[in-house]
Amino acid sequence: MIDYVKIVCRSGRGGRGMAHLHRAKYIPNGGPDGGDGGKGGDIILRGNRNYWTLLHLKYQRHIFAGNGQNGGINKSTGADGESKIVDVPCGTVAYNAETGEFLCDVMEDGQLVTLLKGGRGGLGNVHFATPTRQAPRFAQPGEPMQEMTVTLELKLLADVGLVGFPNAGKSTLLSSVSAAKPKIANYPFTTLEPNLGIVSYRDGKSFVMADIPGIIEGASQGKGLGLRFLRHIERNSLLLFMVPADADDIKKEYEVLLNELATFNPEMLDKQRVLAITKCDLIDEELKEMLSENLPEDIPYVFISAPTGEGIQELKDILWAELNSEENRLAAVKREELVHRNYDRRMLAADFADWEADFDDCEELEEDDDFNYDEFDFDEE
Ligand SMILES: Nc1nc2c(ncn2[C@@H]2O[C@H](COP(=O)(O)OP(=O)(O)OP(=O)(O)O)[C@@H](O)[C@H]2O)c(=O)[nH]1
Ligand SMILES: [Mg+2]
Repeated sequence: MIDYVKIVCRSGRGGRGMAHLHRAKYIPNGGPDGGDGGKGGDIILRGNRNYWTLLHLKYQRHIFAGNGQNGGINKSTGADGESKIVDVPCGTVAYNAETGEFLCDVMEDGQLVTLLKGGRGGLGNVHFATPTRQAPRFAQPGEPMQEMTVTLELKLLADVGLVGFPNAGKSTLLSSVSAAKPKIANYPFTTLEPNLGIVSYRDGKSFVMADIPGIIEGASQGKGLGLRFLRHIERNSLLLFMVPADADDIKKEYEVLLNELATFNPEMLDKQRVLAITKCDLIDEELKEMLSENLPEDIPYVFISAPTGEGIQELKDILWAELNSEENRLAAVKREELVHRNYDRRMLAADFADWEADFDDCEELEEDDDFNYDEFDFDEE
């Protein structure tokens, strides 16, 4: 699944205004008639629900909008440059690849976000004629283009995110409550990319569950598969922690997971949490009671087993109740303004390394050296 791409984007340059004096037979001193330059094209992101990944952008490394045409004689205005609309799946976040700064977030189908604005066209010399300067022999240049290397990241939109060590039974749970068919096997790191499933609840109600690769202690330092998959549960309202019943210390495992999440983004701790103790077919009632005495206090828990179906309905009830609780609704409103933290480039150094190599041969921004932008005031309209 392609959930991360890096692209060079460039908006269009504004066309130059024309400096021209009207000339025609029997019209002496025709006056200025240079037209305005056209506007450069924008780079626009558009949310499109028909896309699920960023695969279509993987091999498209450059997106350049068209430049505005220069103004012409006879007051003709130059054509505007063509804007480029880039379709992205809903839930895409854009960052400036060089500084790691957050740029924008595309959440809805049809939502348009202008990533880079094209330069405005320059004014032709008709605009500069005054009673005392009737034949201005100058015009305004167009505004320059903007160029930026942008990383687009997909952050999946799901209601419940599964968090657990490898082999905890996350994929097994997803496959037993939804129609998703994730790979399941008895070794760590079976799941290498996120899976989504729709869990149907009573009376035709449903919610979306996201299964992501397992997290281990030290994941925030890049151990195992690291933490980059956590971005897929960043938007989830509810986190379901999964610890197998045969773990040495359930409480400790839970705390390790929590700690790793906090390192990734402290806001993750604001989410509702539920604990599921998986594989409880492996233990008997007596042991279950013993275990329940030593569980984290502040969150609801449930014992489940995928093969016997034990606790699964109870788990769904708890999840549904939590998803619809008053508190969670308030949190959802807050989440609309989810803070996407700027990138910490150190954490993604490895991700960037192979990209950097590809970009060395990228063509440089061509400069217009025949006019000087500094001389002109591009006053805000
Ligand atoms: N006995 C029993 N075994 C289970 C249960 N749930 C999962 N397993 C087994 O545990 C192993 C790991 O399950 P997965 O669902 O692949 O675990 P995961 O958490 O997705 O693991 P990763 O994808 O590697 O992070 C498999 O062999 C499952 O058959 C359960 O409730 N009871
Ligand atoms: Mg798995």
